[in-house]
Parts: sequence; structure tokens; C-alpha cells
Amino acid sequence: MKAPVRVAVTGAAGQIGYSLLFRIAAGEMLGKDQPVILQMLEVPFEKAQAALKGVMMELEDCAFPLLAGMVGTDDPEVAFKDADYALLVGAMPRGPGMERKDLLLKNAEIFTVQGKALNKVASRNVKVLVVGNPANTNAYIAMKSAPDLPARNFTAMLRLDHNRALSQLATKAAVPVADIRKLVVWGNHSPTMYPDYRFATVDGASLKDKINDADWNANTFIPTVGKRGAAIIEARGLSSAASAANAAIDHMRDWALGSNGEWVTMGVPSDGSYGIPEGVIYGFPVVTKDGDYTLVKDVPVDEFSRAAMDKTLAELEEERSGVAHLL
Ligand code: NAX
Repeated sequence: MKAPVRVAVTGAAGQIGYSLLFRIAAGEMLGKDQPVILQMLEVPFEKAQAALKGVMMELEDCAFPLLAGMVGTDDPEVAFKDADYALLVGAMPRGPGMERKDLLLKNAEIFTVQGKALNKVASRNVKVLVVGNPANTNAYIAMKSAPDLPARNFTAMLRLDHNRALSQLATKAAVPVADIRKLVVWGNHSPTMYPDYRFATVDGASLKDKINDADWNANTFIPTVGKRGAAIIEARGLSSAASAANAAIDHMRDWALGSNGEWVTMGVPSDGSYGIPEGVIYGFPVVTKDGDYTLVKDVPVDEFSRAAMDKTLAELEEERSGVAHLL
């Protein structure tokens, strides 16, 4: 058996946390041979800490063979101590009457504190996934607040958007979801994201040719994927939780264990590719191997795609300028 690794999860008593922690402890994220120590962070309020205790009791009651230890805390420096992986799920939700700008600033405070704590106490190669919204900008803030850690280790979750797109495409083309390759969702985790299947294949053949419906792409597919989060809230009365936790598992598993040469979408700091300014956390196609990722660089960009990629970039740049004075 391997030595245990430390996995920090914030917002551990929330909805996504409840779907996520049990799967991590069951070995679904890092493999069935990888023991984990869960280090869970919640806000200091009595109710949240009590709920966290309850979650920890349930984790105990699962008697997971791979769960080598647990820590529950309200102190980021305890939660992130020597963490090898950090899943930053907890964030300030948008309250009634709250402007988007206020939401950005509230979250900027949280992710500045957490970035600094990671910088101070986490493993020097900690892999960070930000789920809490606005995910890309929160990841950017954490990255900027952690100058001693590799910037490329700060990522944002676009995998839920990627998985949503896969599912819509599989249904439209009547093909198994697992057979679709080379899909990407560019940009921000927000309704401006651009799901792009121009180069997707099924059994080596073009999925775009098979679907052959530009109107469906522009007027049904792209808006359906972009507004899926809102549609789930409308239907369920609560935001996506199990599917979000599933996407977080997919993201981290592929990053840690590799994607076997396949494209996956990760929000990562741009290296300047595709005209996206360096450092902006943007959804790109990547291939993962041996605990690292490589940006796929040679995807042709046509006029339609350029406009879509620039639109989602403009939103990210606006978010970034809204928090620039804090960094
Ligand atoms: P919940 O409100 O159920 O849980 C969030 C938990 O985080 C709460 O228990 C809260 O006390 C805790 N928390 C808040 N601030 C914290 C802090 N500074 N430190 C530690 N814990 C803190 O929300 P949930 O449904 O679990 O969603 C969590 C976040 O994921 C939200 O920001 C949500 O918008 C975002 N999402 C992101 C998605 C993505 O694809 N990137 C999709 C799903 C989800 O909407």
C-alpha cells in the first residue's frame, strides 16, 4: 500500500462536500491503492462546525479502508497543512439583492486568505482545484496570493461544463458518451463559456459531420450547456451538487493519474496560447500525464470560435479588473 496523501476540502459541510468526500475516501479520485487523509475546512459558525462533525461521523461509519485520517477545522492553515491536493469548494453564495461586483469582492477576500494559507503551509507541489464560484477568478486570486507555489498548479473547474456538453452531444448524435473524444469548453465557468465540438470524434469519425447542424450548435447546444446550471436550480430548487462533485473527481483523477492521451477541459493559467493573455485562468483542452498537464496548442480557431472565445475572455478580464486592487 502507498503512503497516505493529504486532501484538503473546503466547504466540507455543504452540498457538494457531501457528495464529494465519500467518493474521495472510497478511492474514486486517486485510485483504490491510495490511502488519503481528509483535511476539511468550514466556516467558524457553530451550525457549520456541527454539520461538519456530522459529516465526519458518517465518514467514520463507512469504515473506508483507504481513509487513513481526518481533520475538521475552521482554520485554513490547519486544513492546508502539507496538503497534496486542495479542493476549494466553499465560497460565498450570492445573497438576495447582492450585486455581482459584491459577490466578486466577498469571494476575493476568501480566496486571498486561502491562497496565502496554501502558500504558507501546503506541500510545495499542491494541486489546487477551485470549484467555488466565480471559479476562474477565485482560482486566479488564490494563485496570485500564493507566489511561492507553481502558478500552473492553480486550476478552476470547467469539467462539469465539459461533461454536460458530452452528454448533450451523445444524445443528439445517438452515440455512447464514452466514445466521444476531443471536446473542449473554452473560457469562463459561466454562461459565456464556449463548448466546441468542431474537432470531436466518435470512433475516429467527425462528430460535427455526423450532427451537421450549425443552427442546433449556435441556438440549442451552446445555450443549453451554458445555462444548464440555472436549469438544474429551476428543476431541483438547489444548485448542481452530485454532478459537480463528480466533475471535481474527474478533474483531479485525470490530473493525478493521467488522461491516456485524451483531451480533457481544465481551467488553467494561460501561457499566452490562442491569444488569451498570460495568467488568465481559462478553460483549455489539456492532456494529462504523470501528475501534470499539457495544453493542446494546435486547435484551429475560425471566426465563430474567435468571437466566442473573446466574449468569454472579456468577461474574465472584467472580473479580474474588479479585484485587481486587492492583489
Ligand atoms: P453550499 O452552500 O451547500 O456549501 C458551501 C459550503 O461552503 C457551506 O457549508 C459554507 O459554510 C462553506 N464555506 C463558505 N465560505 C467558506 C470559507 N471561507 N471556508 C470554508 N468553507 C466555507 O454550496 P455548494 O452547493 O456545495 O456549492 C459550493 C460552490 O460551488 C458554490 O460557490 C457554487 O456556486 C459552486 N459551484 C461551482 C460549479 C463549477 O462547475 N465550478 C458547479 C456547482 C456549483 O454551483
